[in-house]
Parts: sequence; structure tokens; C-alpha cells
Amino acid sequence: FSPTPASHLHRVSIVGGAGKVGSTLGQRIAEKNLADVVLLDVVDGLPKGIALDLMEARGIEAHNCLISGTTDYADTAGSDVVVITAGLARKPGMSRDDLIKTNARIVVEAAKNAIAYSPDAILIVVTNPLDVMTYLAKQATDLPRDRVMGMAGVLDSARFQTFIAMELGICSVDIQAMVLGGHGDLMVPLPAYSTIRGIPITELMDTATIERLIHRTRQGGAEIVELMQTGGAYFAPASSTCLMVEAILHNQSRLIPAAAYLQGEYGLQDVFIGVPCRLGRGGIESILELRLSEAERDALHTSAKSVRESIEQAIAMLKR
Ligand code: TXD
Repeated sequence: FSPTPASHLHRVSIVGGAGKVGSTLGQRIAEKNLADVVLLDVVDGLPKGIALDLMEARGIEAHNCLISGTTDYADTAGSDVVVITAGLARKPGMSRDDLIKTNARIVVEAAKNAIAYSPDAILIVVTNPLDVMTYLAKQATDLPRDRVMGMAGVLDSARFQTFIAMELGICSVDIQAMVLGGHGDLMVPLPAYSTIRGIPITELMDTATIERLIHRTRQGGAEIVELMQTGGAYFAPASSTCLMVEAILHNQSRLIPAAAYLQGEYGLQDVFIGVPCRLGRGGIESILELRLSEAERDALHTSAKSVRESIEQAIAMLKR
């Protein structure tokens, strides 16, 4: 027998892995037996301790993945997927844009270091403000656009799905919701493309009810911050990121809304914004252009404009 247990085929590194989203994501990836997990964080001892704690649950959870913790990027070498959750979480009363200054530096450094050791990895950014951070990560690494994406649309769609399910008393799994746009107050939920077993929700709910659910979806992150007071959501964000990791590692060709770099799609250029993407082993394999109403298209453009302004603000700030 070898003293080192057999390693998995895949490896996922999580930068910010000792934080709430990162560690919960590591747990989900391992418990679904998807990949070995490396939790990287800046706090000495913490990622190692969390990794050991998760390793000690392996027998009970009956999975075979190795989980390790580190503060050294060299230990992330050869990752198939790198997820960046490093940064500050939103505090009560703080907008996503307030986070921009601190998180920009953290994400740029994290992306550069991680890709230096895993040049073939697919990069998923989770840190807020999401669309801006994903743009900076792409710029810092110069990766092709199919290999850099942001996690937001899955989560925003999952929240819309949940609120539809709660309103109608129908199981969430029968509901497919679609939310595009930036991960912020200007996100664009699409009722006509949100269905219950194929039936658009517009057939089953009146406009006022749908508007109420859309409003709650837009405020989904803030609602949880207000309740928790000590941080933001992490269970559903971890599940959402895990879904993307699984789609990539298992080459599932899933249609998932994700923040993608647009080059003319939806009439938008040089910006990251949530759009429906086909995710597989190559990362974003294609972007689906839905037919939108004029109002939806305007809302998407308004959202993109606001992301664009924040990107410019962040770039200017990084130069200072
Ligand atoms: O939909 C979405 N995209 C999101 C985004 C949903 C939920 C959370 N969202 C954002 O993810 C949130 O606003 C934050 O920007 C990140 C992480 O949220 P989390 O709740 O996990 O924050 P924590 O618990 O504070 O964890 C952040 C970790 C923490 O352990 C820090 O020590 C670490 O990041 N950190 C770093 N790691 C590596 N390198 C550097 N430089 C670094 N700086 C901080």
C-alpha cells in the first residue's frame, strides 16, 4: 500500500477557499465526487484546517476526493478549473460597487498567480462585483474568452426559480427560470423564458405577481445580507458554482446563464454580462442569442452600460 491515497482525475483549486463560499463549494465538489480540491487562502493555517476537517468526513460522506489547504499557489498547479472567491463579502448597507476597490486588486493577483501554475485551466470568478471582476481576471490573464466566466446567472435564476416555486406551491425542480444581465439591481429576469414544465409563467401568474417576484430576485442577495447581518449568502452561491464546475468537468454541454465576454452578441462589445452559455469541457462552447422584447433588450443594454462604467472605474483605480 502507498501512504498517499489515490488521487482523482480532476483537480479544482479555489482561491479564497477558506471563506464561506469557497469552503462550501469545496465541500460540495468533494461530496459529489467531482474532483480533488485545493483550498488556497491568505490566512495561515485556516485553509489547511478546513481541508483536514473536510478530509475527516470522507469516510462518512463516502467520497474519494482529496482536499488540501495551502497559502502557496505552487500547490494549485495543474488545476482543470480555478474558482476565485477571494475578496471581501458585502456588509449590510454596502452596495456591490463599494467592494470594487479592494476586490479588484485581490482578483487580479489571484487570477495571475493561479493561471501561472495552471495555464490550461478554466477560470470561474465568483467575487463581487461579479461582471467587473470577471473582466479584470480576463484582462490580467489574457485567456481566450471561452475559458473565463463569472458565476451569477445560475444563482439569480435559482432565486427566481425558488420564488416562483414558493408562490405557486410547485416543486422547484419543475421550474426553469432564466435571468440575464449584470449581477446587480439591473439584472434582467425573463418571464417569457421562465417556465413550469414548458408553460411560461406568464400563463400562470398575473403581471403584478411576476413583478413582485422579479423585484425580490433583484434584491435576492441584499435580502440575505439584511437577515444575516454578518455576511452574505453562500449555500446557494456554492451550489450554483458547483453546477458550473460539474458541467465543465463532465463535459455536459449544459445551457447555463453565466457572465461571458461579449463580442457583438446582443449588440454588446467588450463587456462581461450574464447570457445563456453552453458549458462543457472547453468552457463556454457557445453563447445563445435569445430573441428579446424591446424592453428586455433595453434593460440588458442598461445593465451592460452600468457594468461598463464600473469596469472603467476599476481599471482607472488599478492604474493609480
Ligand atoms: O453571485 C455571486 N457571484 C456571489 C458573489 C454570491 C455570493 C458571494 N459573492 C462574493 O464572493 C462576495 O461578495 C465576495 O466578494 C466573495 C466571497 O464571499 P464569501 O462569503 O465566501 O466571503 P468570505 O467568507 O469573506 O471569504 C473570502 C475569502 C476569505 O477567506 C479571505 O481570507 C480570502 O477570501 N481572501 C483571499 N484569498 C486569497 N488571496 C487573497 N489576496 C485574498 N484576500 C482575501
